Amino acid sequence: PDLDNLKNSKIIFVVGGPGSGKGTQCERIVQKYGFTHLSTGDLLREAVQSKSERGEQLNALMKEGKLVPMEVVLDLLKENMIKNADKSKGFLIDGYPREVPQAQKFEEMIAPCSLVLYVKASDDTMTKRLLHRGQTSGRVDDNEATIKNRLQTFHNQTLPVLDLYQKQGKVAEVNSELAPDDVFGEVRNVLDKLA
Ligand code: B4P
Repeated sequence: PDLDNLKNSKIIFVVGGPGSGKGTQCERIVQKYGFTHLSTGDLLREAVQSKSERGEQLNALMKEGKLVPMEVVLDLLKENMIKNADKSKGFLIDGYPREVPQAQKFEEMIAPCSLVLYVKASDDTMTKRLLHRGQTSGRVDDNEATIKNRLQTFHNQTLPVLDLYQKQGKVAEVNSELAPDDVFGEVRNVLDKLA
């Protein structure tokens, strides 16, 4: 019954490479449009904080720049969507889907997405941003070796997700080479049309 509430919600997937600026744009989107923001990366890092054995396993995968098991991410998402189902105008699902099976399983279990926002930047740009953030983030994955792996994971596993949704006409792309406010200008153009 809980999941049924979600069937009519607006669901926006935010997809982009590591360091493309997904989190940065999502913050601005929440301020202006009031969607509920769920970042799978943040949810996973919270899970790691719990210091359980499960948390250790997740941390090891993230450190290698690999994807964590699909079931773990889906459970976290489902739980948090249900928590917010009554009060939410819609969901901004940030960092998901990162592989085609994640897309299929989500739509089967929860609801189809309304839109896929592709936050696009070059590998070079993403690498520079992450190395910069790595100087202060304390994240296990913001170092040169892991960034290489994260980019590879993005190319091999996540780009096919964009192909899939491109075929359904659901992808809107923004140029994330620009400064954050200018990227957000493009995001607004997209979201204002969605209404
Ligand atoms: P995430 O937490 O999603 O990490 P991310 O891809 O680096 O995105 P983030 O949102 O943090 O960075 P942003 O681009 O905003 O994932 C981490 C790991 O968790 C994955 O590698 C994986 O192991 C696991 N995981 C997550 N989701 C999963 C899933 N669905 N399935 C399986 N595993 C999953 O920003 C980066 C930096 O750029 C910031 O410092 C920011 O200030 C800067 N920046 C942003 N926009 C800019 C701009 N326009 N100009 C200049 N700088 C900018």
